[in-house]
Amino acid sequence: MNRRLSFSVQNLFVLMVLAGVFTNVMAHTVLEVPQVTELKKMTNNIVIGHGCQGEAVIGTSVVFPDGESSTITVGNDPHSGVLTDFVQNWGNLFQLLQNRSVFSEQDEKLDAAGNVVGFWSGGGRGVAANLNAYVPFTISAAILEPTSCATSIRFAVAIVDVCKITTIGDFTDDAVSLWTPAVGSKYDGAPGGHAYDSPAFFTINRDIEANPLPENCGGVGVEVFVKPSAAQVDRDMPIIFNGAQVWPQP
Ligand SMILES: [Cu+2]
Repeated sequence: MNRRLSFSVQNLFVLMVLAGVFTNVMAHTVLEVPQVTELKKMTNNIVIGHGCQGEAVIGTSVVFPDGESSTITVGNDPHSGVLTDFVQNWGNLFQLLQNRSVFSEQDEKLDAAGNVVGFWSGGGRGVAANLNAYVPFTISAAILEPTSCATSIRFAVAIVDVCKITTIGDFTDDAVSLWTPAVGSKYDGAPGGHAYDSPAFFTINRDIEANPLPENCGGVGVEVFVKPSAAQVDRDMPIIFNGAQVWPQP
């Protein structure tokens, strides 16, 4: 290419770097597909974004809001009712897909009713700190409540990437990456920390044509937001392997 063109290509590259086009190389841990339309099932992945300050990720622990103890807001207002006001079948939508290519061990986390409220994967040689990795799972079809005015329901998903096995008291930025909502749990991390209050999100959208808003909504939809409670994150985040808690160290 001629000199002038190569100069402008170089400038374009500099601009793209400044604009953050390439920052996804070091992106935070998220769901690969952050939303789904109601009544559609999907295969998805937890995308492990980067290591803990250069340390390899040796495991990941994921907690979905259980919908029982969760905090629900509608627009900006707290909702005193239950999640079934908006989603008929939230419990047990998630299933972990076995895959030993990233970590050697994995299992689901169940609540007292046997619903899957999260999962973990760990062991083996881990994920190099400069690479990304997928932990695959499926999501069954969610049925939104037709009488509600909700057009979308967004869930904060708490994820911890583990790089060193420590006690909670020894959590540092090179031991764990805490992709959790700040709800007052032991896994919040410190304000100003690398991943503080940066959970992953998953949104279920209403199929507005198949499931139009009822008349009493006056044509105005609302957005619902669901966060796990601190008690649930504390209960469901630890990794239990063969009946013993292996992370965090008790
Ligand atoms: Cu980051």
